[in-house]
Amino acid sequence: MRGLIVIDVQNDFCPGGALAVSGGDEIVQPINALMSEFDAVILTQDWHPAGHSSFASQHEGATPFSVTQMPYGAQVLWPDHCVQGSPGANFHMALEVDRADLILRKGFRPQIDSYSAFFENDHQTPTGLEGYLRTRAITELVMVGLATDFCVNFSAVDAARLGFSVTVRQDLCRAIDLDGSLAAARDGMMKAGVILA
Ligand code: VGL
Ligand code: ZN
Repeated sequence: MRGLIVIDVQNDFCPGGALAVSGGDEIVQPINALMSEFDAVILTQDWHPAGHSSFASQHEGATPFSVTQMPYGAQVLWPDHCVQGSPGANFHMALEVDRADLILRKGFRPQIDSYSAFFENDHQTPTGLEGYLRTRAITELVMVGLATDFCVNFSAVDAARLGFSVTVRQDLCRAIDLDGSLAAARDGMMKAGVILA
């Protein structure tokens, strides 16, 4: 069984949003067109409480896109984004949300960020997605969405490590690309056995 995992196609990651990814809106229609080819469509939704610890606004003197040390390791500090219930946290209005079998929210714990759809940034706390996919006998995953070098990257690497067959459709992803993060992400995904298509 094949699953399409659509990562964080939300207003805040599209042009005009709080953490806009260049060209983020260009991928919406082609993602919609892909949905019918899969046994399951899963959407992820970045879903932070106000005042989340990944927001630079919560760290005195910190600027967005700087890096801080958290108990679980290095963490990029972001502009406030995808706050629960805010318009920015909504899916892009053209995304065919009604076709999703599952909407998985992540990043809702105040003290820890979650890039990956499988584990939070401590690489230990599960989101439950692995169990969902296994109980539905889904073994092959195609990943698309935002952003290539953060949430798509972490999700793809975790999925490959868990033993899923993983393809990232790079043409249906867009990157933030902070200090070479896109090149590093591509390298890490390839080393993990992810197919970059
Ligand atoms: C993301 C930064 C912060 C992403 C989410 O979806 O790639 N990036 N939160
Ligand atoms: Zn986030």
